[in-house]
Amino acid sequence: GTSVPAWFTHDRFGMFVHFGVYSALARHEWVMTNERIDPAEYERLARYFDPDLFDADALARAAKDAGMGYVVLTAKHHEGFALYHTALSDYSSAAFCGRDLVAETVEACRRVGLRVGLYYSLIDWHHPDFTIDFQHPLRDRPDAAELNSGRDMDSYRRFLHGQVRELLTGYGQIDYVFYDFTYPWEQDGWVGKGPKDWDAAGLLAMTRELQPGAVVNDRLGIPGDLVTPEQYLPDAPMMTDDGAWQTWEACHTMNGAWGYDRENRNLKSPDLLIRTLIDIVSKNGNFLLNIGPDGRGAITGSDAASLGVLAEWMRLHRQA
Ligand code: FUL
Repeated sequence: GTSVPAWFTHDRFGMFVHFGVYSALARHEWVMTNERIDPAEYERLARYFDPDLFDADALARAAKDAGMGYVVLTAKHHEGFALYHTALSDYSSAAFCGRDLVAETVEACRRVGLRVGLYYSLIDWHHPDFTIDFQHPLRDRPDAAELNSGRDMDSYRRFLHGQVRELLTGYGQIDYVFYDFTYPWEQDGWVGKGPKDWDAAGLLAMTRELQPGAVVNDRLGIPGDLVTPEQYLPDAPMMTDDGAWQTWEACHTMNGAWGYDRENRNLKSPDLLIRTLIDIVSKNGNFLLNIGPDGRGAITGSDAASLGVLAEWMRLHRQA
């Protein structure tokens, strides 16, 4: 079977945090490509990014109170904006507003005894060498193929590996690395991106070398330490092909969107969240429940309310 550190399957419950420039735009973390926003224009919008209410301690406390054992923060999502100080680009929260939100979050989590995970997007719609494909915001441009001839995935891959190296060397122990994601199929005349584009094997080897204790997910397109069903509930404990228990973690949103989505009214009830947690744990899984802080970085009222109900349920039912 697959093996992960004991804390991971003991804790069972973690908090996913999706935050980025898209949070300020307030309409889904895929807004850049859903609305075909040119990277130059998006970069201009990013100038408005000001997470003045992002409070890592409040976030860590909310996770801890809800009975969670770990937090996974989007260090960089598909939009390409880094929430930390990166020497490889000036497209980051550090460059734009002097904040290293990864450092803040890692430190706040440690202060309350939470494990820390970092989400890193393999996809990067901002990087000038990341080739246009069927998911890219520039896919409808008539000159897209021409633009691609000037794009160099080797150079993007070096950047990607460099950014991951920064994250795995600059913040002490990282307990979980959530890579996202691989889509090597063809669609609309474009080829998606697969393990070769990331040098997935090299990336995994570097991750093992720099953070030997870290749990690594399966979205590099090669096997990792666990599988990551997204927005559904497996109907039974998951098994490997050779009949062993498969370590798994289901990640779920509060409302269907991962990033802050202001007009979204599809909120799952706290009752459903509690039943989901019980269901997952009863099947040997982990539950990674997402919050999407608003454009200023504050935990939204509805996320806070849901977490509060979970905290109350935990307080009533947790064994001493
Ligand atoms: C997906 C991403 O495309 C979503 O935006 C989100 O981050 C989810 C957890 O993974 O692959």
